[in-house]
Amino acid sequence: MILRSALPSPFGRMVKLSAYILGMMDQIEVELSNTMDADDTIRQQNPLGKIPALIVDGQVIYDSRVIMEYLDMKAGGGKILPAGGDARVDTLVRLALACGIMDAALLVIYEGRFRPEGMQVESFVEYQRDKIRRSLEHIAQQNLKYTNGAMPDMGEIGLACCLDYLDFRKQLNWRDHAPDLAAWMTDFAASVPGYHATLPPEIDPAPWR
Ligand SMILES: N[C@@H](CCC(=O)N[C@@H](CS)C(=O)NCC(=O)O)C(=O)O
Repeated sequence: MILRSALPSPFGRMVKLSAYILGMMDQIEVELSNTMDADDTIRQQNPLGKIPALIVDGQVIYDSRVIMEYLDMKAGGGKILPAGGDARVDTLVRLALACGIMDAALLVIYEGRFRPEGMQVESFVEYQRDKIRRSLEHIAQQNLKYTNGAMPDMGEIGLACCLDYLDFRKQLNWRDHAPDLAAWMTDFAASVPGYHATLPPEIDPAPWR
């Protein structure tokens, strides 16, 4: 299987982390993609031009959630995503929130990347930052404890990747909104295979990194 991704991509990291957790990383070859490059084959592989995309026997699977579900199915099912019932819905909702935070953080990056210097729309950036703050405060109210050992669910994988991505991009400090998640991250990082191997490049140190 070939995974099109990029080192800073939080969505790509969720997929790599899932593969480590499910013991499938040795079946995956990562092929780096530059989504900004019009000649990059990602635009033929995924018409949206987005990473991650997983290529399996010529079939292209995207987006990150679908790839994670695919890997879980290949690993026997019910491992990082409960097979059914309320637990499955709960996991997917927590994943959706983490992905929404990462989408908002990416839109802030793109606002800086695509608009000429001095033309960035601050109200749009604030609109996205508010989504991130509200979501972090919502998560903080749940007083989460990490107790799933080496087999987190997709919601937890998403949360870890999302908090590290916020640290990587330094748009805001999540500890100001959800300080107790530092303990959650400490337990997650100490228990989950692939956590350190998949960190974004040159991310600042933290006690659990
Ligand atoms: N919903 C998608 C989001 C993926 C995504 O936004 N990836 C970013 C990189 S982290 C990307 O490919 N951006 C390029 C673009 O939007 O054109 C997923 O979960 O895979």
